[in-house]
Amino acid sequence: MTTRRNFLGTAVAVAAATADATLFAQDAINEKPMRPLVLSTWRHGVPANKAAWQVLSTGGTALDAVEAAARDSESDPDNMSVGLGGRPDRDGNVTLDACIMGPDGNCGAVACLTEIENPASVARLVMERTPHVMLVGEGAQEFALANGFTRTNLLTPKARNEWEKWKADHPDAVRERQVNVENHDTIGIVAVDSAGDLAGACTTSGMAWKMHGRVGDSPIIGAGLYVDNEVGAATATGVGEAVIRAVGSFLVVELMRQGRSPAEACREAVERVVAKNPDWKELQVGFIALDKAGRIGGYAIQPGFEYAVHDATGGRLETSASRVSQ
Ligand code: SD4
Repeated sequence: MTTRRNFLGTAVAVAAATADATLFAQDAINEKPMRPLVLSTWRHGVPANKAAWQVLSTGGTALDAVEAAARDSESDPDNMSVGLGGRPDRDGNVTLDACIMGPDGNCGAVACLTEIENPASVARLVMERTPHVMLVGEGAQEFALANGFTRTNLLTPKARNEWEKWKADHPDAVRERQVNVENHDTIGIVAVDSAGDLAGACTTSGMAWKMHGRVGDSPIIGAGLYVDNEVGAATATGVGEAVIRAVGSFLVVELMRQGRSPAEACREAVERVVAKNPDWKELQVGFIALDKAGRIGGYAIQPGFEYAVHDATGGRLETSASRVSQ
């Protein structure tokens, strides 16, 4: 006789087996770990990884590689969620968030930075030239200008037009948190170099039409990015508030420390995000991770998440497994 408890048990087992099969397949892709290797969120990770690969393939460090990848996306005006050309906040200001973390555990970050095209490079200087981890707003801009960066108008005509249209369509909008494949472009990058050292960077203009002063997960060490040179590195994309609540990237790395593969760790962290955010069905959050051996993985709440990989065999785009099926 099938009792309700039996039925539920079977249903849960089937669901778990299906998810495991997806992850198993993903782990199989990565059964030959490679070093050096660089992994970046989304499709624009492909050109960004190429910039990183120029560094890694010539014996450069993972730290230099992730910075090169971040700069590639930041300076691309067609990437509308990072650096130059990023979508503004609801008042029309382009405000940038970024962080970087190296193999020695040192890290730097900037948040709500305006008029500076390459915030990940400013974050690197915060790490290297100050006793602090994070500078925000005016202070971050002053620091950047004092260290050789120049002012740039980051609001491109295309982004301004989109903002004006959004304002006209949403006269009362306070927040618009839905993030889908089309407006999702934050870049998070993790890399391992030929010496086996890890580094990561994450850079974004944040959620389009956010409240002025809003900071997401991307510049927050542990949320948008985490690197532990003994274990691995992880970075996040999606609705930052949901990632911050679960301290997502730190969680992924800690799960790898406990023995999960990068793919399993990303899935478990997504489950935690789901558990901490009752509105998860309306949210997209994705993680990518890399372990010390060069094995990789990714997982997202919604379908449509892609990540780019580059190693000695070349560059490729992977479609991430997701909690919600296609
Ligand atoms: C944020 N996590 O500011 C970023 C947004 C993002 O792809 O990832 N977009 O919340």
